Amino acid sequence: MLRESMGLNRLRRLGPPATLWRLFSTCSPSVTVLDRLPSALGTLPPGLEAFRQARGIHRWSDRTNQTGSAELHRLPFSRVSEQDLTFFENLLPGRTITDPDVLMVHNVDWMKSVRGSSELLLRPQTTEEVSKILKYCCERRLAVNPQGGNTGLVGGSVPVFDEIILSTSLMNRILSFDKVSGIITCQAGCVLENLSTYLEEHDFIMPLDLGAKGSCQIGGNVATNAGGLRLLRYGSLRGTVLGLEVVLANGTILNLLTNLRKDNTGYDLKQLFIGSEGTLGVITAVSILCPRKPRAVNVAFLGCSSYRKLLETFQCCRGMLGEILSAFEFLDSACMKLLEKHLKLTNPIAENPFYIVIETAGSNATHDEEKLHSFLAEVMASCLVTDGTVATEDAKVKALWSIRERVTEALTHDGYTYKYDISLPLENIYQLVEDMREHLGNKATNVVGYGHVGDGNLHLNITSHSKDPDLLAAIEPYVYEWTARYRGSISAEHGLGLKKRNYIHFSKPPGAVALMNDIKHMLDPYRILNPYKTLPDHS
Ligand code: FAD
Ligand code: 2HG
Ligand code: ZN
Repeated sequence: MLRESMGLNRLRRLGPPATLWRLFSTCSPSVTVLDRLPSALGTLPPGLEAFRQARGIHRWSDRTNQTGSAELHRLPFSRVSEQDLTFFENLLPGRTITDPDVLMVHNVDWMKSVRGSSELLLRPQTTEEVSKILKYCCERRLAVNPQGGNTGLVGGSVPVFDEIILSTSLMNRILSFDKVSGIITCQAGCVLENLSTYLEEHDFIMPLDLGAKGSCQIGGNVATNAGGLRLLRYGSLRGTVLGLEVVLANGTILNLLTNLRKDNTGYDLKQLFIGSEGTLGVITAVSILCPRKPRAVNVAFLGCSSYRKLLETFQCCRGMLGEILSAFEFLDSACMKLLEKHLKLTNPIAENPFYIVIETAGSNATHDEEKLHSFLAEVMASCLVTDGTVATEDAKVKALWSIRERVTEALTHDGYTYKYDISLPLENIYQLVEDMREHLGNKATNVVGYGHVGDGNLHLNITSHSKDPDLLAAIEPYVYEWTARYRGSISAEHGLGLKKRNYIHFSKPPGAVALMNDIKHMLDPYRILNPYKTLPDHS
């Protein structure tokens, strides 16, 4: 069925409509190229906070799943005393929190899969306050868990035992923005979405975007080296972060907050802290290079009959869309079923084994649409894609994106979720999902695959009724061995945190892990910063 719509009109303006329709219709009788989406798609993701309330929690002592080891013992850190409390109350009046209800939210991770038992939450507002906290904690041998928006997916953002939670939520000031260079400097606790909104008002955007943007903070993004949906276009934070301010474990303030694009004076120390997951220092401020806001954005949502065709579409897409391609994401039909079942989203196109989300972002709407039009005609004519819809208006663009962004949310309603975030050579990405399905048989409720094809990053998620040690034993170490066999990485973007720390050797040689341990020892000799995370237990 061919529906009249703005999108179609635009395509018609750009090329000979009869030819276009013939090309599309030779492959599929059900092609729709439209700019109109079912109203259910208009609903944007509800606040992450809602999920926090909605799901059950498991005590640390009950956990047997995805903690990286069955046994974990509290290291001999000091315990918070009355004198400690007095010190913190004097330093942070009204921001030294012991209320169990408030602490509960900060002790439990977003997935509700790990829970600590911290009795103290500190909310500094300035770098100097962070420095005084860490100096004191270091001298007193008190363990500290840095926390941003608490949206991390590997159990790194919450305490394991009674570590003091140091939240950056009140460090949320934008310090400067240079409209010529596009460099923004801000405190670490700025919420990603707030930064995006601020920048859009100045005709710029953040170089990263992810489903958790409404809650995650730029400090947490940097600490996890978050990838997200725009990495294909704007690269990793390792390139766009120009400077950092970090407080070391002993309270020393390390000011690396330059605004320079080029600086080859010695080692690039900021890189040590990007992706260090709160184990080497607390990031207090960030300066980051932002791209101009694109004048034209289009999103195409396409259906594909096989993973091989999806890869060919990617190849064609890179060739034909070139510099305007800003994202190439995928989800499989199992993800779509979960979106329909749990979130009542409607699939805007015909059912397919695979769905692709392609975004173009450029400075010339006509030029971009022409390119997209030619690309769509090509992939339809060559039967790489069987069905599709295109959106240009902001609300519809968001609605199409929400299909991809809300898969994580849909999974939370499908039972207990085991998450794997794997980098692989492109040709092997979906083979892991298929092999895992076969390997697990009917042990799992669902085995789904989605992710950032453009970055070679698969999100393999496996759900079960409830947490299930037998299922976990069937998944691990199988998934890590499989990944190592194809020379992949066991963490493409979420980090190692608590859950993956003991599997680091599947992706890094012993010499590299030993060097990491030496660096940790040099920067944090008493290991007070985020203990039990990132580095394996034996270190
Ligand atoms: P937290 O979760 O609070 O912390 C994460 C880690 O960083 C912890 O180890 C913590 O100790 C440390 N940390 C936090 N702040 C600081 C600081 N100031 N200094 C030092 N250490 C600190 N990740 C991706 O890479 N790509 C995605 O597309 C993506 N999508 C997501 C979608 C959803 C719905 C959810 C829930 C999560 C997603 N994530 C994604 C995972 C998560 O890594 C990111 O949401 C984000 O980078 C974490 O930021 P945060 O502020 O919530 O950090
Ligand atoms: C995404 O790309 C996030 O949507 C989350 O990185 C992935 O939940 C996941 O496994
Ligand atoms: Zn991701």
